[in-house]
Amino acid sequence: MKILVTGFDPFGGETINPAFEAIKLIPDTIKGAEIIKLEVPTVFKRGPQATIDAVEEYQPDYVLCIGQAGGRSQLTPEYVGINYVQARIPDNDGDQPLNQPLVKGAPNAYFTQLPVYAMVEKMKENGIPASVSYTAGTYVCNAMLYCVLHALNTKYPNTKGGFMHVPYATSQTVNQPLEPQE
Ligand code: PCA
Repeated sequence: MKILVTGFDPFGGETINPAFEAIKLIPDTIKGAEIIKLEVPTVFKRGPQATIDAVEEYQPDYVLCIGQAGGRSQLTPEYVGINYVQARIPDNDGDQPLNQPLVKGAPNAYFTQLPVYAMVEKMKENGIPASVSYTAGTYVCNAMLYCVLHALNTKYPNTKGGFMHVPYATSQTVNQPLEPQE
């Protein structure tokens, strides 16, 4: 079995992204499954495409994309990606698309293909706070989830995909106010 795991690069003034920091710690093989790790840019145009290109290249059985959701306190596998973008801040290429679909004429939403409830139960059994989330927001992470699921549903039926948000790493919160913004 082959599993592609992607993580975003730092954005919004941060010097690390906990998503890719965590991915670096994953072993290259887990119970016989080959783990392919990829850092992807926090960029609307290039980020999802980098993941889709890697799906084409490696033909993995599963793809799990990971990104930072700073204000969250748990690991949150996402249930749904929506065909909509409303960028709160410019991406790492300076693009800030507002109030538009990600893929014109495509379905409004795709549901994850990953067993998110089982993933949450497993994480909790291991003492890791986790919940299923029903919104990945309207920024690059939602774009990643939606565009990857669109590609898998239309072109790569043998790969199952989904997305998980992770909280800030402790080092990022040292100088944060008591209630981080997001
Ligand atoms: N988090 C952002 C984009 C990149 C990342 O790690 C988001 O939640 O959209």
